Amino acid sequence: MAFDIDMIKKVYANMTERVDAARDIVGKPLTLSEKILYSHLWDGKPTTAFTRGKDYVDFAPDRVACQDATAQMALLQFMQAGKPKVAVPTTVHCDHLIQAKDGAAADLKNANSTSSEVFNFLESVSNKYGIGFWKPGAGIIHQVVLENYAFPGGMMIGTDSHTVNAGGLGMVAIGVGGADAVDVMAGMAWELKFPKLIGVKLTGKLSGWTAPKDVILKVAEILTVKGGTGAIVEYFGPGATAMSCTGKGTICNMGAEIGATTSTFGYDESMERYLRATDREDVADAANKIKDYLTADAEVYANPEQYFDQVIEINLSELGPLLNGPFTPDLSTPVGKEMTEKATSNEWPLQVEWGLIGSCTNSSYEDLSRASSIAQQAIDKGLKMKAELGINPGSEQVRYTAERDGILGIFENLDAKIFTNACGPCIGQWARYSDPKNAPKNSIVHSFNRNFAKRADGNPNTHAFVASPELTAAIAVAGRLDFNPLTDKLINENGEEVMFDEPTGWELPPKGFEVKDNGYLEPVEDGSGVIINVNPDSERLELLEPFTPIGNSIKGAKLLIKAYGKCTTDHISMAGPWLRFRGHLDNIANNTLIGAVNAFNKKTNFVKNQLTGDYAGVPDTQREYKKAGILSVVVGDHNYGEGSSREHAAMQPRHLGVAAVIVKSFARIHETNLKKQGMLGLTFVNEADYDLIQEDDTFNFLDLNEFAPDKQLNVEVVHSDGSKDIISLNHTYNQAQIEWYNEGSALNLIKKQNA
Ligand code: MIC
Ligand code: SF4
Repeated sequence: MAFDIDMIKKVYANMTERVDAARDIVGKPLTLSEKILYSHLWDGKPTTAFTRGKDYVDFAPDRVACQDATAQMALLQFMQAGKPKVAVPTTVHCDHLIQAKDGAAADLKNANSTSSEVFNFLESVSNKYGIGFWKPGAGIIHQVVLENYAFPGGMMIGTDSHTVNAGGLGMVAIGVGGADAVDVMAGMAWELKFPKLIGVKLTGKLSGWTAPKDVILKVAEILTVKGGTGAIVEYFGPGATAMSCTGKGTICNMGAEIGATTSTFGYDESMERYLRATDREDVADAANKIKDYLTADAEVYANPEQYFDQVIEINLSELGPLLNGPFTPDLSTPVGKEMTEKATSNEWPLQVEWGLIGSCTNSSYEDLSRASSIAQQAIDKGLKMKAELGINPGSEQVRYTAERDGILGIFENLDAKIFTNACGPCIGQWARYSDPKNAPKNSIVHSFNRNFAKRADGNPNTHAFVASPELTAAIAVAGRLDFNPLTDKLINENGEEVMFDEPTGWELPPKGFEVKDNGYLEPVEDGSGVIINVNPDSERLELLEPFTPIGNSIKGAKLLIKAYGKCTTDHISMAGPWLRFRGHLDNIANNTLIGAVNAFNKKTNFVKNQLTGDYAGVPDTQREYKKAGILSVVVGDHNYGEGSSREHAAMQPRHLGVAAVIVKSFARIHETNLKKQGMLGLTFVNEADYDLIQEDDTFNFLDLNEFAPDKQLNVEVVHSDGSKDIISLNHTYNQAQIEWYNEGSALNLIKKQNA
């Protein structure tokens, strides 16, 4: 049912031949990342060596995965492509639209009634086009993919930035926007700039309180939220092989937080154990036969500096538990005293109100078992929870097994809330407050990956810190952000001083995984008779209209907003309550850029309407420009569009009439999403030109009629006093992408080609 062993065997048969060919052409030993990339070329056997960070290359991924919040737009676009069936194995996972409130049973029931229209739509589209469908409650996409579909040496794309999680099982798995997924589902090549390669050598061994999570929290500190941009991070060394497969998944998962294209590990015994435990003996056997192809050539790991563009070394024996946050995942602080000082000087509340364990990053059996060992100690040592505790298991298989093995019971004994096998609080689906905007300042600790402002609970005053599941559990018991479980004592119910012992757990369930109903629905063989209904009055689903080309003469465009500081996809198209409109472009457009800070008044959703001089919300102002037939421009800082793969962050501005986004630098997925939707994503040649942009500016593009690869564009910026600046802009469009722009979108081009 779940995976296609014949497809995997075919990939492996190609791999041996293609990797050998690639090694000859490249003329040196290959990294694992290169082996996977070169064996997945659209044109088959490699004939050219590509330049990393420069050449655009066509690939042929083996699989596609979509989650409910992005699948709606991806499938609405796919429906326009005119194909009867998806060309490669594809799955849809319902995990983002389930709110955490009262606990799994009630919350799932509630989601099934409030989002039935969307779930039914996704189910029938999946059935029609031959897509595997994972029902609400089946689990979080990336855990389900790791358990069922990921395989060493494979290449997949997914409409979610944390698709990269599958690197834990030795894949090159990449997060993309829905329009990219449409290419692959429609049987076309998928294009990516050949990535740079960062090698991370892990020496020593994890022990005690240090977890795989701490490795990636450390890497995030070293590389920052944009340090991985355009690169694949390949982990190796004794510390890597000593780690569990799901632990490797955690590390790869948060590669999204450093902007990396993806991360991966070479095939090893931990992966073999995981494949066998998850009922994939045949995949393990097939992988064992070509082991050398599923890891780098030995010479590469012996002299990594010669083969990677950058090498980082981390000694796991010296690494301690970390807490990253608040508001950004790369701000790292070791547990204990240093946190006391930092929190005090920055006025981060030291008292912790919630500990949350789960999300695609850390919801494996091992994660739950290690956290439960801390919970059990709290019970045994007579400690009372100081903070509340919430748990989201990663999949029904993990949940069922953890319940059978008494793990969930331990948490329940501490009054923890067991939420649905879904994203829950990680994506703002958390009914924590009735009025989040006016909720009090507080701190929470979670095992998730993202901690942008307002993300989990909508409260701008929540300080969220990211940690391993075991540290999250310990901090939730202690109720203090600066609790150091290695050194600090706690006072129990009897007034005695007690200390935690080191966490313990099982890499894999000793009695094996078990599940009754995993929540999977296989599509019918022939879906041609399946009818898809979209109610024209629906507020949640809307069929798409093709975008009209912006054209090569942009004159008189107005500045919509100059965004100040961090502008993630959460700022551009907020999740949480807005997730309900993910299938309705016009409705979701009402949240466009409402989280972005206006550089001129430091307020959110408060910009000047240049036609009236009045200040109003961003979407309202933009709709006024649209009505007047005036295009607009968005200006931003570094790493604009960091975070999610949601193409809504590009489609909404496009829908409302924004022609160009001009920034200091982009996050990879977002930049591609802008291109796919037929708009301009440009960067300042001189970053300081950002400072020249004023509130009343008008933009005249001077040479868009000569739009060509590797050629700068120039724009005349007219200020309100009549003075002008000419600003030079870089772009990364190749000829094919310029065609997308000319046609109005990549999808328009597909339609034209299919017609
Ligand atoms: C996220 O973690 O932000 C999400 C929600 O999973 C997104 C996808 C989305 O916006 O639907 C992601 O990471 O790509
Ligand atoms: Fe879901 Fe959170 Fe993972 Fe995104 S990061 S897929 S919201 S669990």
